[in-house]
Amino acid sequence: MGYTIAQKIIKAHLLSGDMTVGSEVGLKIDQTLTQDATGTMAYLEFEAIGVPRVKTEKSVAYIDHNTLQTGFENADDHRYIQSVCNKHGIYFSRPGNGICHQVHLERFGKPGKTLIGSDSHTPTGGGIGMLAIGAGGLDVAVAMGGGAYYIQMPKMVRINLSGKLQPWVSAKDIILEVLRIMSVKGGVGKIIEYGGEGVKTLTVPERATITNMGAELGATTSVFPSDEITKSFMAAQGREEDWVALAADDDAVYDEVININLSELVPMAACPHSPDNIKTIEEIGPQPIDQVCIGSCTNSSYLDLMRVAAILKGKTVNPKVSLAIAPGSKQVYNMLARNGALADIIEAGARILECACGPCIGMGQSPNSKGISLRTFNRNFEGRSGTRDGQIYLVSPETAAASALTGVFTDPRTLGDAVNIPLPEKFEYNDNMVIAPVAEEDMDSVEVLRGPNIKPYPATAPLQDSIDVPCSLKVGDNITTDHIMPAGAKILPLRSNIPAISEHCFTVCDKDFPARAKQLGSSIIVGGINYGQGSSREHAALAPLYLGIKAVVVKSFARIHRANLINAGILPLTFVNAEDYDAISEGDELALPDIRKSIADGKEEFLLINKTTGKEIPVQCELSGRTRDIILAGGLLDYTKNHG
Ligand code: MIC
Ligand code: SF4
Repeated sequence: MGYTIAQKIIKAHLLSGDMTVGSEVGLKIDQTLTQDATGTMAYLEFEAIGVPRVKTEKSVAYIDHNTLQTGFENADDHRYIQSVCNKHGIYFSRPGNGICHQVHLERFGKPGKTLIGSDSHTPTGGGIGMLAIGAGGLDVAVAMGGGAYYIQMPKMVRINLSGKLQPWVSAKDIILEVLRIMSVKGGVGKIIEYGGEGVKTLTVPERATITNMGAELGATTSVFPSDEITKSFMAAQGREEDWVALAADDDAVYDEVININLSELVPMAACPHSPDNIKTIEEIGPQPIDQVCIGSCTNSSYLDLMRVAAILKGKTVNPKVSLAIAPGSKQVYNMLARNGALADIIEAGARILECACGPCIGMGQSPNSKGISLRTFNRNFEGRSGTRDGQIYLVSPETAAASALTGVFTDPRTLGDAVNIPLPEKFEYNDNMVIAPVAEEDMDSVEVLRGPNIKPYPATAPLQDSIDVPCSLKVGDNITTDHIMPAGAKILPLRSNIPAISEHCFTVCDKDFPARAKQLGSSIIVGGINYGQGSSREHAALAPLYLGIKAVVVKSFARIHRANLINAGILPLTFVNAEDYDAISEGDELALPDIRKSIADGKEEFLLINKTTGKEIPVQCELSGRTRDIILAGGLLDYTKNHG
């Protein structure tokens, strides 16, 4: 039996486990990336582990999220990350160099290699045939120290692409179609591989748009083959020697196959407030809009912005619309500046932002009240834009630019002849904004600079014998990490200060939650399906840890968040019978008697007693030997310290 692309990479990196679906595999990690909003914590954890120099082939720290410096906090964090990287062997991508995923794809990613990143859109690297996975900061810290990264062996999904996109239909429309078919939980426990004749019609940046937004399917990752198109992209980046060919075997077996004919796709949008709430632009109709934002790690490549510039050239942004554009990297920005496309964009009236995440994570450009904002981004969760009642639609750059000109939802196919933008034979690469670390023998001379905003990791404790605490919060289905630990300009600067950031935990759902949880001392949270979807931020586990959460009981979890709860020593429990969700109310007294012994004995099912109603509720927690020991130890940090 042949192998899929992902199985080949996993097999070549397998440190432990066997490749049976659902069982735990430990992978050797070749590369890591961090960004600043998760990076400060990841490097504090790396320091706590105590390995002097990173053991990966390449580890890069990017500054791209917290670039709005309205106080000392973000700048202090940047300084800390720069100095800690310099000392411990990590490359530092300076603020201004661009969004981690865009820059990593351009400059460092390599087909066939493994990459984990403390950001959920790390699968962007799948666009050049990497096995690139989003993870919690602590997992990245362990991998930097040479430890394995563990996942449950995923199922394999093959998406066969046939045909060719029609003019004005975009790679974004392909992933929106996949989201329409699979939904935001359809990819959980799966790796999505793209194949078929249609793949040959897609450039690397287009493939990367698709793998990037595979995160919204809940998938472990997404991957394209590495072929001649990949080779010419890498050659144009001056990195042809990093290229290897990679394809699935003809007799590879997939658990699921989905067929998409590219020729039949039309421009689409993900409507508020979920990336899988898909309608065609035609169905939405010519509704007025207030804002357009173009950029983010999904759609800010040279190709994307050249197409936008061609649409805007010689026109003016509609007077009722604010158009903001953030190029994905310095390379993209530079090339637009030199070839004149930037002038076309400026001339049309766009507001040019620095190359960073910006509005995607609520760092500025929040829309007006009830404002309709078309964005080329990947997430449109309620409130994420910074405007609580903002109505965010996720669209392609072509749809975004066309609509910015007319002031209403506009199908770009109405624009006339297609623009044909070839990929350049040589990108204008220059890594002058990436700082190499000092040599190992000089590391003692480097002082790590810590500002007053940097507070230590919250206190942990081994799993108690029994848990006997109230339910402090009950939430519904599809709770995102943006609900659990909101981001945005006011809260992001607190990412290295868990006591302070905890004051915002779950406030989107219930503004009294932090005070209530603190007053209760210890408690349990109850939730529905796909709990913790979205970002990789471990703060969505660390803030609950700080607030005394001992267990989270839900109908189902999203992958990265479940791993982050285990890493924080919080028990991730699921209802055996989903309808028992109704048997718990906020305030009920809950008990898990002898839970430590049950876990230590390897039991996977136990009773949660609702002491208020007397009902006994079966719950389960599937753990491997390793994750069991992590939970017993009180989290991955303690476990790693205990295991040397
Ligand atoms: C996001 O897009 O939600 C983020 C901000 O990039 C997060 C990381 C974070 O919260 O810092 C992610 O996707 O993991
Ligand atoms: Fe940055 Fe947005 Fe991409 Fe997250 S999704 S890495 S916030 S651009």
